[in-house]
Amino acid sequence: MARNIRPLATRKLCSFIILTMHSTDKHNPLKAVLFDVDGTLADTEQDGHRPAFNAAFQEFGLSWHWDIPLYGRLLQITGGKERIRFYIEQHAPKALNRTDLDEWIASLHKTKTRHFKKLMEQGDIPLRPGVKRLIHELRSKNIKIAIATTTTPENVTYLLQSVLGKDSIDLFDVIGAGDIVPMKKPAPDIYFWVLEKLKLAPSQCIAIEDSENGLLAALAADLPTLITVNNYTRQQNFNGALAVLSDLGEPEQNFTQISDNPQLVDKHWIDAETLQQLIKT
Ligand code: XBP
Ligand code: MG
Repeated sequence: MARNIRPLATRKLCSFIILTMHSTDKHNPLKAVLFDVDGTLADTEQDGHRPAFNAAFQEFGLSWHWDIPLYGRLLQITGGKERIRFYIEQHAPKALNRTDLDEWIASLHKTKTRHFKKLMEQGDIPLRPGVKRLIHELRSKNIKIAIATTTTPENVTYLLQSVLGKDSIDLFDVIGAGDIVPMKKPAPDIYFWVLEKLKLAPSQCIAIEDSENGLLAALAADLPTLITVNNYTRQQNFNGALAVLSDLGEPEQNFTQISDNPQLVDKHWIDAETLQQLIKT
């Protein structure tokens, strides 16, 4: 008799755990938030990457200078090495005759990364509104956080150390960056890579992006995507996004909604609960 009780109790316990897991899943479908970096975590393009490229050009004795509007146009090409090559094709085609073009671009870009590091160490570029609050809230609720970016992996470390502290890279469960995948955004490769590492389905996650290229990449990976715009991306096409916001907002610095998602009418900042509501629709 006693022998039969234990398996029954175990079975009941298992059913209880499975039921609890299912009901938690139903109310808590959100398992991970996938953050883009440049333009989303921080406004790094205009006053971080752009001056770093210019400093590298100067160090290489080039007369090239990427001013703010030109850099905005060049941003349609994701990835620094790819952006340099595109610029050469458009504005300095003589350089295409170099027999060592690939290596030369790589070395120019390495120099740019060194300058970007220096700029991040100066700590002049803060996180965007709501980013730090949301990251810490997600961590406290055991919702995973990941990074899916086109930028060079070291840049993620430099930025995070500058804005979130020395070991802040450990806050992230997965970091997908740079040349780890063959095709950069708008290709979905980096999102597929991160989802595979997280072992999650896109429907259990949400991506937060700032640009049309980023949105296209996330949507092609089937990820529900929230957009927070910046000066370079405000006018882009965000069809397919869950919502388009000025930023993630703070209790004392509310976001403005650019889209017209009725779920966000009475919301003033993005928290875990709001993200869950957004992906349930
Ligand atoms: C933005 C990019 C990056 C950066 C420059 O990445 O396209 O190329 O502009 O970084 P995301 P690198 O928005 O996906 O974070 O020079 O290291 O490529
Ligand atoms: Mg971006």
